[in-house]
Amino acid sequence: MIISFEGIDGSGKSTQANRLVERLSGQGKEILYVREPGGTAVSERIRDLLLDPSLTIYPFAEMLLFSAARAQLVHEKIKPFHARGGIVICDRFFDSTVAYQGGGRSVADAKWLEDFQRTITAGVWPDRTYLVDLPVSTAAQRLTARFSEHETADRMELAGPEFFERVRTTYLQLAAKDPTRYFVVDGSKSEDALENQIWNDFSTFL
Ligand code: Z5A
Repeated sequence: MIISFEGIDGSGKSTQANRLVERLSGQGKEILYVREPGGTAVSERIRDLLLDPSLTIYPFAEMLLFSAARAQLVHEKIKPFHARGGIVICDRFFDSTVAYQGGGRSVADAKWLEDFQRTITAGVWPDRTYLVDLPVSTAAQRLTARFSEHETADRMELAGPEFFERVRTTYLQLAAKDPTRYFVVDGSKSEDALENQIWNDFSTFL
């Protein structure tokens, strides 16, 4: 089984992905947690390129780099683990490319990008996708707090609020188009409330 978490940066999806991993691990389940872009030596190198704020990357090249990192991760880690019957939790998967590079950067339409992603993932597809939805302004406030504490903005985070509005809109369109796979949660709820809502859905889904 493959479960993915999606949302704009600062939405709280990594917090929820980690909480689901903890709950499942606590039950003795075999879990592979992966974060995109990254998760293999090659994909982590590509991640460094993609997030480096000193680089200017042409949008189509950006889409290919995210896809290359994913192809490596799928073939090296996700496919073998999935084939053994383990549960894979993905902190972002191909929907991020459709939302960010498709909706945000307009590199190609959603249909073209989805077909391309099916090719590069060899058909490996999430069974359930949790979209943590949050207004762009709220997500930005959370990130500002984080930046002032210990981090600086990466290359993707330097895009303006209009970009993130387009990304959010594309995510909501994807979810509306595929309600069987997508489960949308309101990211402005507390971390505990979201964890319980996702856990209840996941238990039913199982
Ligand atoms: N990207 C792309 O363009 N195309 C692709 O195909 C892929 C990715 C795969 C990866 O960045 C960037 O690449 C990302 C998308 C793009 N860029 N942007 N912009 P990353 O891996 O470094 O980070 P991320 O995945 O975007 O997000 P993140 O840093 O992991 O944050 P998050 O998952 O959205 O949220 P969080 O870390 O769980 O929480 C953020 C803060 O909010 C934190 O301080 C929490 O304590 C707080 N938080 C969390 N939940 C709550 C609730 N419920 N209430 C209040 N506060 C909360």
